[in-house]
Amino acid sequence: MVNKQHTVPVEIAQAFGFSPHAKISLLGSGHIHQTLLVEDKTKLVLQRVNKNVFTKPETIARNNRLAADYLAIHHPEYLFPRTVHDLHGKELVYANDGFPWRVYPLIENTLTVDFVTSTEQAFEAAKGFGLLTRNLSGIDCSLFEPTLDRFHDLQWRYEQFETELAGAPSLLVKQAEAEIKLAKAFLFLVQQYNALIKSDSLTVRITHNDTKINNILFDAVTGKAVCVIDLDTLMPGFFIYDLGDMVRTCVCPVSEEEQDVTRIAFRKEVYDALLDGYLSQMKNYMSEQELQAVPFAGKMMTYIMALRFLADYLRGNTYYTIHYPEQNLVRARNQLHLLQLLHQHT
Ligand code: GN1
Ligand code: MG
Repeated sequence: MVNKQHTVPVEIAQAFGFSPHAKISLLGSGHIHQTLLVEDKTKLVLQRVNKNVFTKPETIARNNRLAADYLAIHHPEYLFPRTVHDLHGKELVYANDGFPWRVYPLIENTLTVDFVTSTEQAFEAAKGFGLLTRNLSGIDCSLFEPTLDRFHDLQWRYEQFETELAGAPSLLVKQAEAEIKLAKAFLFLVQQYNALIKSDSLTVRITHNDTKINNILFDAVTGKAVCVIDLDTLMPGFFIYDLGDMVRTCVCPVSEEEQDVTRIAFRKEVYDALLDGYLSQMKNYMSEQELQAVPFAGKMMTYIMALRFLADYLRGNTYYTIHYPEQNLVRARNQLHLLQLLHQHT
C-alpha cells in the first residue's frame, strides 16, 4: 500500500490540543501505520493507526494498559511508553474518516537504527527486548487478547502464501519464480514449527512480537537500550518470535530493504552477541527444552517474513507500504537469501 500522506485532520489536532502553529513531519520507517512528529509546546509522536490491519485498536490499548499498570507496580524504574490522553481523557481518538489516532511523548536524545553496526548494539537490543518479557513474567497472560490472530503461526502463513500463489496473475508468478521455488524448498521448517508447538515445550509469555531492530530506542550518547517501542503486538507469544525477529534484522549488515543480494551476509559475532544479550535476561526463566529451540528462532522468523513479503507481492501489495512496485519481491528475495545463510550457519 502506498502511503505518503502526512496531514493531521483538524478534529484530531483539536482533540489533542495542538496549536495551529505546530510543526508536523514524518517520523520513522514502519510499514503499517503513519507516524508523525509534532513539534508544539512539547515534542510528541502522533500515530494514525492502520485500522485495516489492526481491526481491534481498543485491544491494543487495553493490552498496553495492562502491561503499563503491572510494570508501574512491579518494576517502577522500567521505562514503558504510555500514550498521552487527549483533552477529554481518551487514549484513542477517531477521526471523521474512522481512523483512530494516538499520541506518545517523544523520548528525547534517543535514536533508532535500521541495521546493527556493532556487537555491543546487538547485545543491547536483545537485552532490551529480553528485559520486557522478563519484567512481565509475573503477569497473568490470560488477561491479554491477541491484537492479530495467528500472527506468527508459520503453518497459517504458509497456507496464505499458497492461496496467494494460486490466485496470482501468471506474470507475477513468472517474475517471482525463483523466490517461489526457494520458499517451497523450506517447507520443512513449517513441519518443525508444528512439531515444536505440539510438543508443548514453549512457555506462553508476553512477547513484543515485532522486535525488528528499529523498534528499540538507543541512547544517542551511550548507545544503551532505552526502551522498546511499537507495542501493537504486545500479546501472548513464544520467545522464539522475539529472539527470531532480532536475529532476522540484526545478523545481516544491511536492512530488509536491500536490493543487492550479494550484500546479504551472516555475522556470527553479532548472532552470538544477540543470544548473549537475550539470555542475560531470560535464561533463568527458560526451560532446557526452550534453550534447545534457540537455533530455530532466527530461521523461523526469517522464513515467515519471506513468506509474508512474497504473499503480499503476489496479492498485489495490499499490506506493506511500498515505494516501488517490486519492493515486496526484493524484500522476500533478500530474506530468502538470509534464510539460506542461517540454515548453513546456525
Ligand atoms: C511490520 O509496523 P512495522 O513496520 O514495525 C509487521 C511486522 C514485520 C515488519 C517487517 C503488524 O512491522 O510483523 O516483521 O513489518 N507488522 C505487522 O518490516 O504486520
Ligand atoms: Mg509495527
